[in-house]
Amino acid sequence: MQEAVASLRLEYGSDAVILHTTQKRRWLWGRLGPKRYEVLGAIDPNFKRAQADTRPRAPEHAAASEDNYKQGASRFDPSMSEAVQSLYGRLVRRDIPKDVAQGLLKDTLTRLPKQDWNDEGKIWIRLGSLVAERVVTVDPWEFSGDQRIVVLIGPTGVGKTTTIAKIAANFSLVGAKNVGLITVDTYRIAAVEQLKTYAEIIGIPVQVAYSPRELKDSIARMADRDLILIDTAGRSQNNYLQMGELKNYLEGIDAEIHLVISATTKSSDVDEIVKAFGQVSIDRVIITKLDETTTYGVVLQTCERTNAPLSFVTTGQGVPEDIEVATNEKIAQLILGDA
Ligand SMILES: Nc1nc2c(ncn2[C@@H]2O[C@H](COP(=O)(O)OP(=O)(O)OP(=O)(O)O)[C@@H](O)[C@H]2O)c(=O)[nH]1
Ligand SMILES: [Mg+2]
Repeated sequence: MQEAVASLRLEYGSDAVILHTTQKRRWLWGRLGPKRYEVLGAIDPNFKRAQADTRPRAPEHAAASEDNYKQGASRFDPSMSEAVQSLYGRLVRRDIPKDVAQGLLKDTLTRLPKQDWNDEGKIWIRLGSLVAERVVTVDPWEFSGDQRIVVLIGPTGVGKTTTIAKIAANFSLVGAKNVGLITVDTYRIAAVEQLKTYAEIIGIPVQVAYSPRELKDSIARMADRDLILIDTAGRSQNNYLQMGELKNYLEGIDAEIHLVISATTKSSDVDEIVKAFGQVSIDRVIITKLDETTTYGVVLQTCERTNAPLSFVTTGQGVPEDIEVATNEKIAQLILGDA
């Protein structure tokens, strides 16, 4: 609230008078979503309304980008033109791993006549269409009519449970589908409670499965549901025991497996994560926390390494609004930006 008041003062000066303050949530009839504070103030002679979004601001990732740039700043192929060298630097600065950047540039050049190999602008445009081709996206909202079972897996704290709530709320409330939730994250009482709370607010059933057997039983009990979303505990990519356990849960289940990775993940960790979670077959990728970074190399890296299409991206803590279906042009634009 203090931030909202400060924002009003900043915009309208210290003479602004606070008339009224309220606390609001934006979605599901005010029951869900991040808290927003509304401050009604006045300056003579006009009344003005100022609103401040008090959600946490995105930390800058300058340091990570700089490190990556330093590591990758070596010219990848001295025989290449200055234009290519400069574009390589641009890609690496956007946290695209060196090998991916080099591969992209090489493939781009094969699509351009030799006389354009010095033309930074032309290469950049062609590169954009290549990235858009590489980041395959799917429309997860399309329903064939059969029951769909979706499992979210991924490292700890990336936003799996929150994303399940977003998907569930959108399918249930906007898409008018019968949605059911199951959690196998029984390590922490708080994790079960978190999902139960969302289920209660959305008005959908939730089941807790303590073993692979119980998971199968829970799925069977939800035969009437169009969509079953299964939440799993976050796993460290370095913990083989946990990975084995996850595999046991997923064995024999006809589910679509979505790997959830945060856009803030260090590029060097992405490969480890993909390798570890690759022990179960990854059907789709979800990238979360796009709002917490300014470089999106991780999106491209994850798609390249998993060879799986991108289903959703999430852009904030708000349930259910901060989720989008990824489209490849938009993602390519995001990845390349205007660095
Ligand atoms: N900024 C931002 N925060 C997010 C986003 N998605 C989730 N979060 C936040 O990330 C934190 C962790 O979210 P959870 O949904 O509990 O993550 P999780 O992957 O289920 O965590 P574990 O079950 O402990 O592995 C919460 O504070 C969420 O609000 C996003 O897109 N942007
Ligand atoms: Mg969770």
